Amino acid sequence: MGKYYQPEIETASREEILRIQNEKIVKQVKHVYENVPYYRDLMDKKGVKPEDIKSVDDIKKLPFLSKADLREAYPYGLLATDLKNCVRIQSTSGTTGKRVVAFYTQNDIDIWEECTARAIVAVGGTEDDVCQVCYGYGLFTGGAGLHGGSHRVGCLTLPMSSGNTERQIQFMMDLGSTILCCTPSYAAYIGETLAEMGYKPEDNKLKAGIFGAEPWTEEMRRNIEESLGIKAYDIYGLTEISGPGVSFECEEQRGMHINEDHFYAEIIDPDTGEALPEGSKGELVFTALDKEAFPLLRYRTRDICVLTREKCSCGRTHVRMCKPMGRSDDMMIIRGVNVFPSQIETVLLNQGYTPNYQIIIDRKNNSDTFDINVELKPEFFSDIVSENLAKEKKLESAMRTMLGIGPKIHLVPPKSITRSEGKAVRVIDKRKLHD
Ligand code: DLL
Repeated sequence: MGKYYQPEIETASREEILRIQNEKIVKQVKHVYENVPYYRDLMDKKGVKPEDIKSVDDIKKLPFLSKADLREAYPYGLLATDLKNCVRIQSTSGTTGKRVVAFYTQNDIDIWEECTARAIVAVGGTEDDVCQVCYGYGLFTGGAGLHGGSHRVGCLTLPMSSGNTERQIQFMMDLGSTILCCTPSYAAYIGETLAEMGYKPEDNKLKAGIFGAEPWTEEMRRNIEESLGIKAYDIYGLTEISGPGVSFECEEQRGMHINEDHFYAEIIDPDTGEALPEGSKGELVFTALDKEAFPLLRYRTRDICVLTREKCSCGRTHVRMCKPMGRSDDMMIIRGVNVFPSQIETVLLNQGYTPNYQIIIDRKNNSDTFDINVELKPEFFSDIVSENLAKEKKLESAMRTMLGIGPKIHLVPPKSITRSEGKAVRVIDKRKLHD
């Protein structure tokens, strides 16, 4: 097997990709209009008929779907086929409100697994690899998605799920895992635990990691690559559109190729909904071109992103998306200033701290308070109060330069911040409790 899982489609010409997309969108809009009354109503209200959609250029005529629609239509309102044709459901990891429930036919699963197989082959995966999947199994799409792709490629699959880090490491060392799949925060934790157990990065057989499901910075990538002795690749996806593998990084590690034969991507202005030209920063919107059971059209992801069609030296022709710059709803507004957790992570890792931190926002006397607990590395730990104070001041000043406002930094002892085995919880916003 070469470096592509499906070379013909992954390196297809622009014309060929467009031809496939145009053919699929006409069929898909008809399928949705005929089978999903909820979306048919939205189209009728907008005065759009399936015949108006002749190519992907016409997608902008279609109405958007958002998380609010998914909540309203929960659980079956956006299902486009008989339940007897469905073989699986998966659900979002969200803990508040109604979960998103997505349905799959066997064909939907087959396509999804092909997408994750493309991601595994792009990081060098072959049937000689041992692929350790420590994304959560169950309703979350991470475990099932990478598991399916690993089987397709023919890797020896270790279905570990998340948690029990010492056991993860024992299997990794005993069975010689070569590819690790988990969230970046869990990868950092595995790296930290390996070092504590006395292992050096070169002691493991890992060569690559496929990390996603949460935002992570380039600094975090370097931290993981060094602690595990691997190349760390990004993978993106969302339950609503299938799961991991909507897009993935290649050896270039410069943006994720979107599987454009299945998912059509747009960037829109989040305030006006207007479609923006290539290269603009805005909200990522996806249309599933061939899903049967849960075919969302123009779904607003709330992820802020930029798309590029610049040629990639890997030979893949599919459009690339940058690392999502945080979700529009991840953004914190503190004393009127927009702050993203990724900015804080960048400062911490550049200053030699670990990726273990927690942001706490509250409101006192009608003013926002902004605190960050930052864990010290054992070797930086000091009993001398003045030394710690000086370190805190230095970090506060670096944060002020990056963010435009200054948080109060609290250095806390090593290991005092809870490690994440899935998606990390970085922000505690207590203001919401007062609202
Ligand atoms: O997180 C699917 C997934 C599993 C992706 C494993 C990659 C690996 P949800 O739980 O529905 O699905 O969450 C989707 O997570 O809209 C983004 O905000 C965020 N997200 C996913 N991948 C990335 C990434 C899975 N690589 C939401 N970088 C998405 C940044 C990501 N954010």
